[in-house]
Amino acid sequence: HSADAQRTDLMTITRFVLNEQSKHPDSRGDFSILLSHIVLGCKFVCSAVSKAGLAKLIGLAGDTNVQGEEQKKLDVLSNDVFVKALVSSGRTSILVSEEDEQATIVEPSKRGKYCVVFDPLDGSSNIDCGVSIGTIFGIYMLKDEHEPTLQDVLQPGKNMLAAGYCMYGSSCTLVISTGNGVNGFTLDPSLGEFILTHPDIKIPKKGKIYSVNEGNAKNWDAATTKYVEKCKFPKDGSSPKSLRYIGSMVADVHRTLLYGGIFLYPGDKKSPNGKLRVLYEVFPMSFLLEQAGGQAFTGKQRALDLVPNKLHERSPIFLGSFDDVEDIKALYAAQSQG
Ligand code: P6P
Repeated sequence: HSADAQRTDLMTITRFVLNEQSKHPDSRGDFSILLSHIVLGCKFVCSAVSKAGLAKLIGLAGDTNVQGEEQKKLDVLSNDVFVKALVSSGRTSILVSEEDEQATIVEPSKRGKYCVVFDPLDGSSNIDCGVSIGTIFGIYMLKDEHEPTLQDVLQPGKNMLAAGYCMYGSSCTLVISTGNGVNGFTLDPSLGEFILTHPDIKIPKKGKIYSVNEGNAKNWDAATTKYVEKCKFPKDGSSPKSLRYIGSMVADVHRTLLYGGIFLYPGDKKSPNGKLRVLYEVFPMSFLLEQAGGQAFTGKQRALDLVPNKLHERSPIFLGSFDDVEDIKALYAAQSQG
């Protein structure tokens, strides 16, 4: 491609998804329609987050703005937008959101064959200081055309058809996989389009960064303690890994995906299942890392093999470069042999 051709041959996410759809001749485009509604939600949240500092949207729920209207916290607003966008797509039957204790069962006239699990604004506690935050989502197919039940979403992550995140930072970046690799798109605000900027993302086989909240070290188990020790004081004479921890999962995972290394949120004595939620944090990120050639491990098993029993259950997670996750798997294997 000449530079000019590349500039004018815009690969938007809409075009990309339609290309993917054309690989499934029997497809009626339902999946493309669903994705276009998720993209719409991301564009809205990107706009709201970027204006938040000015519009005092960050305030606690219950604040009133200059018009005296009840101000919604950004995460509540984002949740409302995604639920409405997904229901109006007419392609979903059951929704699970980090913001809602109960699943949303879509009214019969608007039902479709997909289930969506999502965290509408993960890391929103960081927004007041301008740290990147994000939306995380995963898509399952209904088990069969019947009354939607929780069994349709309590599926192992390996059954997901697609997963992705949208990071709201210096730019708005949507990273998605539909099962054939991982692609990244950046929002061009002047066009209102997500343009393909990171085609076919592959995570380096081994990285030089580890990412964990060292403040929890007192409560870690032996395997995590040993692994982090290895990162800081390598025995084989290699140089120590660098510590990078942003404290916003989407930002930490995005850096891991692009630069390599490992992201850890281990269980510990206080919280044996760690902090991150299985359905809409652990599974979508694990799906993406595997699709990019990395791994995702819970301390006991491949993360995507986990079968959730509750909508909001948590799991420890170790994800990132293939070789780095192998190292911690070996330490957990040794620990489980006692
Ligand atoms: P900690 C943000 O609150 C979040 O849910 C994730 O985005 C992030 O990875 C994690 O919690 C950070 O948790 O305990 O290190 O502050």
